[in-house]
Amino acid sequence: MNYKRHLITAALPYANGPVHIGHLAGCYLPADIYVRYLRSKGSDVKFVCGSDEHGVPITIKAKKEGVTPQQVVDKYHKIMGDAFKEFGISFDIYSRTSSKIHHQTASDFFKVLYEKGSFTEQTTEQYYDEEAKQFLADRYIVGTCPKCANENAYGDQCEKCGTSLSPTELISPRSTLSGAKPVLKKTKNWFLPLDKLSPDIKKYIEQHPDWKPNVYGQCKSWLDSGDGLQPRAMTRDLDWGVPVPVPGAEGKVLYVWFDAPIGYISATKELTSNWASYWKDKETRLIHFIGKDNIVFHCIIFPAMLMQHGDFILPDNVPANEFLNLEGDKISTSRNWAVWLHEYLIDFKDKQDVLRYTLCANAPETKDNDFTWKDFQAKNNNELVAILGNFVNRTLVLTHKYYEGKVPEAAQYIKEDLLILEEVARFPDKIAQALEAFKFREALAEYMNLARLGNKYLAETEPWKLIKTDAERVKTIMNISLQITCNLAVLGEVFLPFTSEKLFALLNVNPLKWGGAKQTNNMPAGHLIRKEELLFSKIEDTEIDIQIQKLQAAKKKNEEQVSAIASAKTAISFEEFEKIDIRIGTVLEAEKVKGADKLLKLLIDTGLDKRVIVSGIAQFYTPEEIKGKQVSVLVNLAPRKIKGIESQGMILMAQNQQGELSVVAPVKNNVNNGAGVK
Ligand code: B3M
Ligand code: ZN
Repeated sequence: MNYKRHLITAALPYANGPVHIGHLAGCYLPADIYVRYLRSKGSDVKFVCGSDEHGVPITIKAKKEGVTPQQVVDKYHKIMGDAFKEFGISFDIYSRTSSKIHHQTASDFFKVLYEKGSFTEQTTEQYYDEEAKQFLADRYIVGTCPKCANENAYGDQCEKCGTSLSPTELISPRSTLSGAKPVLKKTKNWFLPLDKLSPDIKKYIEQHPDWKPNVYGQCKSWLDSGDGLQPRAMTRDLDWGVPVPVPGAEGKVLYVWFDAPIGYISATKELTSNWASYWKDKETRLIHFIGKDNIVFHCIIFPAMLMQHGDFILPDNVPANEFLNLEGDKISTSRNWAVWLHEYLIDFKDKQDVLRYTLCANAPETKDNDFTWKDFQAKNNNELVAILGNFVNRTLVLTHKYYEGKVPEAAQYIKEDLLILEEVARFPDKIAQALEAFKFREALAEYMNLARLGNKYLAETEPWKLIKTDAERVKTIMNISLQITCNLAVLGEVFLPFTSEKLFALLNVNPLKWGGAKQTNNMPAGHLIRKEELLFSKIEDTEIDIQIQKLQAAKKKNEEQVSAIASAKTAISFEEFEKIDIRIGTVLEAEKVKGADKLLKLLIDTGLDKRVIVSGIAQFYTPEEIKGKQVSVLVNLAPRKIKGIESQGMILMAQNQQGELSVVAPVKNNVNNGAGVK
């Protein structure tokens, strides 16, 4: 089918952390290359993305950082948007789902489905925290794993043994908000009956056997698995997100995976008043670039939503990559096992294209793949410098040396020249074919073959020798080499946009479109080029060693944290233990201590008295949070002055491996103040 226009989306990343190479390799780089290619061909294309600012990942991050969810998304939306821009990811818009236009769009979308009767209402029992007065998302519940007895398994998964769980399977569940034991409470939510929609979804998927095997296969296995598709709740009991716009839904928001893909529509709306032709016209081709963990949402749930809505086109393709590992290990934000884009740019200034090149050459297209710094260095030194850079540099240097920077006339082509020219002219189609099949590694390899061809031509014709014996012949050779150089700038724009821009500037040529590279006479005789500059420079071992050391340090820190459980202290007698008087108390008041960002001044009802204790927990508890909580108090510790305030005792804390503090309190709530801890 011949499409009139394209709408390309890249997955909306959660705004809860900076961007690393795994993000780039997973979907942003391939999407960008594809879009640049379409633009270069002159297609009508829009490229939309934005931050996914809702959902539990954001609220958890906010809690961890002691700030509001809005503060979290504001911070990371900026960091992520900047990083993408710096690496030349050429979105037409980088929007965000906390925007007004998105809330409105998502809300309207939900209402359409609601009014059509697409949802089923179901009352289910969900865990509820009576202290925090809220329903608990799976990640807010921890308990003992029924499989491996890990005491800190999450409501959706045990990270120790990998089992996926549902919250009710946990033994002794507790809320991470208050530590309280959650109770099951009835709540009504709106479900998309995927089971009933399954035949339509199946039909849709089966129309696309051309999808990448990993994508098509995963969809089929979902559809064909024993239980088939199950109804899925499209609303959640949560206070961060798009409010559910129907009666009786107070305190509920849209499921993040309901609202996030609608973000593609909102972003298009924000981008252009002509948005509807990108979403409603069958002659638009919609393509979602994503990572493999997002496949079902884009191939099954979102299309099901779109079908139910009825006004919109469906995704025509969903090219998903597998995962990129780093030095043989899974990339992990919490373990700091990652290469962060903003850090990369500090160490490798102006080398965006080197990373783009390495990530594309190693893209995890069909299976998980590995990024290593040694390979990064090799790709730079042995390919970018030695092949592409070398060819371009030799061509430019010789043009200046022999012709004062003016393109010489191709006086007469011999058979070898004609063969080369023919071969050169075939590259745009060869590369295009790979790109259109989403085979970006292959496309890049073909691109480098053009530079290889140029090098081979120079090596075989040896103009530097010939110049003494046959100056006329050298003109033709150099003319051809310059034309190849120009075509490298044209075709390189999609992979290495910074290099291409530089190369066009050196050639003193306005950027040409894709079809221009089918010509081999883009630079007329007499055209003046600029003085040569190196496109790439060698990366030394020392630079790579620094990166490897950085990772080793991260690994060491992780290992230390794992083994940081202090060994037991020397034994004491029971009499000695009995001297310690610990009581349960309740925090009545709490305030920050001026000029000390770690300290809170607490007024505590110990059952014996009300007393002031200064405690170093301000980084882990806000005054509001600790107020009203029960704590364990060492009441017979001699008073001491802290920041001018007399602290009469100490409250007990548990410190985890990250150094975070948590108050130690009775698990049951009916322990009175003054009760002794024995
Ligand atoms: N935010 C998941 C992720 O960042 C999710 C993608 C949404 S795409 C609509 O991997
Ligand atoms: Zn387990």
